[in-house]
Amino acid sequence: MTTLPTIRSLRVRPVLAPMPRPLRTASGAIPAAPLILIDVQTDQDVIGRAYIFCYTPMVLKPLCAFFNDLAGLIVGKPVAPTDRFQDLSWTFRLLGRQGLVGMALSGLDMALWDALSRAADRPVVELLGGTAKPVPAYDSFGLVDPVADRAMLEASIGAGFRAIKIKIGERSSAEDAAMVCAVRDTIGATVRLMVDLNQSQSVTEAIHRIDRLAAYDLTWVEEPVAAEDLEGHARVRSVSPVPVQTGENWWFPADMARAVAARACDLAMPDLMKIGGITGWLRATALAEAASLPLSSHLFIEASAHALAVSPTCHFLEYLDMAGAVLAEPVRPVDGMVTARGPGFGMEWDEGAIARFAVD
Ligand code: SMN
Ligand code: MG
Repeated sequence: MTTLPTIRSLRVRPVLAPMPRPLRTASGAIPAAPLILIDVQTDQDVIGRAYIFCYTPMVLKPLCAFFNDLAGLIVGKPVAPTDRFQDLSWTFRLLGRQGLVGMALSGLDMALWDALSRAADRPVVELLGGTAKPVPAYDSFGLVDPVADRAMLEASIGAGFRAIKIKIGERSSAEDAAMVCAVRDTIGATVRLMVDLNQSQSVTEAIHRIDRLAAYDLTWVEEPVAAEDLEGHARVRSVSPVPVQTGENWWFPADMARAVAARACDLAMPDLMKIGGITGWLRATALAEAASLPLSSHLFIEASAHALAVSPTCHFLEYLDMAGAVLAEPVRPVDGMVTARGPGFGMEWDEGAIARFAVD
């Protein structure tokens, strides 16, 4: 039997990765993805890789500095993601793990799962007890202009996607309705359509808007009100003709448990970087199964393909390519499905691209 690898060093690199479709939401625009690329060097000639998505370039520097300090706590320890997660959670008990600390712990967890799986020369999904299988994906758009973006929407259907998400909530309720109507017209009656309000509405305005949109056969309405307003989500949900989706802003499984207890949603979509990496995700799958909540992913397409493949209530993978520009082989959905790759999460860096998009 081989022994567990030991962590030798931690390397983090900030990049601004151009996205194929710069993202506009009702709560701000993201022209390029501010990422931190994580490399965990081990004593077994194996490097564990993962990335985190920082939403704004302003936190790249403080997060890199934090990772460098974190290294002192883990170098020399075994690549045992659950143990490291437990130890570090205890270290930050007094401070709390929400925010930058949580992003770093979750990113590190993903890199450790990658290292562990590479040491076994297996994809992560197999270490989790599953096998790689195609997971249905939806193509995730930002705010769209139904006329100017028509060709892009058609290309998505042409590429095989059977589900599409658009962001709304920036404009008036009438403009939102016109946009959803035009998009439904473009994609046809049988393609699934989801809408994301990105926390932009009050409870009463959300209810009014969803009523207007229900005619367009929506699969879900996402984050209609502030993410932390669980009671508000529950009020919207209690009268909404469209299933309510939320979860990308849950910090660790405890936030999810609170949302489940508040009956805040019909569907759940934790984010690997906020729920606690693969370790947190596995705990979230148990909550989802116990509450019969269909589970979708948020961003992190490469790692989510592994996580969803072992999720008993697996629903949809969000296809929104944040890191493709710095990967040797970006994920390419086949017939609207994404299949986990290996070894590890199957990500190799494109060093030339990293040099081009590096932030100093
Ligand atoms: C989102 C994704 C990426 C950045 C900001 C917001 C989002 C989604 O709400 O669900 O895709
Ligand atoms: Mg969203």
